[in-house]
Amino acid sequence: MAYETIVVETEDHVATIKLNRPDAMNALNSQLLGELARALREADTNDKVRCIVLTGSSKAFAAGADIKEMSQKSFVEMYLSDFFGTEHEAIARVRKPVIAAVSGYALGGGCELAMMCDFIIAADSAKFGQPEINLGVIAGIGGTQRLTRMVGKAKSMDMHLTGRFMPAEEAERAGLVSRVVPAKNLMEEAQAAAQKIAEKSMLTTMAVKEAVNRAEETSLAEGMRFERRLFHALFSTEDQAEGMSAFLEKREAQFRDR
Ligand code: CO8
Repeated sequence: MAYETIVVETEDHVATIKLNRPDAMNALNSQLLGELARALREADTNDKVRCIVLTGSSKAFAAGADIKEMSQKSFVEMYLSDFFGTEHEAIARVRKPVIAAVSGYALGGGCELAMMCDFIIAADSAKFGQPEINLGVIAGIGGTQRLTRMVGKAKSMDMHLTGRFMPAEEAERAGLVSRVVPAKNLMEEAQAAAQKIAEKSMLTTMAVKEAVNRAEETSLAEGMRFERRLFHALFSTEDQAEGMSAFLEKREAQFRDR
């Protein structure tokens, strides 16, 4: 089925998913999140795709959950439908690397969606925020948890309690984004990063993702054991043999995901 709220393009092993509700600053409604979850699942299982870029428009990555859709809902409706729960889990379960390319507003659920990606490349125009407090609610798809892990308690509390927007340079200093680039170069930079990742063995890009994500969920000792087991396991792959031989033979490695 065709998508109505997102645009998906796949080129050179990179799937680019663009959020596309221009009249609502890409606000995340059920349809958009459902389509996004489906597109990510398809990209994750498509052998031609090796990396995913998630982006919005120059004005807004996404200005949060759709307030019009949510405003009349009751607790019972939210609870029984597990509002956004299914979509959140589908997005967080993607095994291939996902880069968020953020320009303009990434607010509320938009900021949370960007943080669900593996890393964020931000345009110098980007503004991050968790302004749910102004609506009488709090973040609901990871804001209080992921932002706190990424920028620490002080800045996370500041953002959630005041609802202020954090500009791109501050977000980079705080560790929320991996790099800031001029707005006009955002997609070029994101695509170049995605291409670099697409050249690696997918066995290793997936292993990196699993291991780094484990750091957010476990103790240092457990995380170290998990990393070491994965490291050892990669010695059963042809790509380990190829990667190390290529280095010793002073040539480019030809990975085959085996
Ligand atoms: N929802 C619905 N519509 C929106 C949203 C939104 N989040 N944000 C913007 N829009 C719409 C506006 O209503 C407006 O539509 P219209 O032209 O029909 O009036 C259009 O987009 C353009 O917006 P503005 O005219 O307001 O544009 P400005 O440039 O003046 O301002 C801002 C841009 C600063 C982005 C402003 O629109 C704004 O503050 N938006 C709301 C931001 C916000 O509060 N986000 C948090 C939402 S709550 C949330 O995300 C909770 C997530 C957790 C859910 C998990 C469930 C389990």
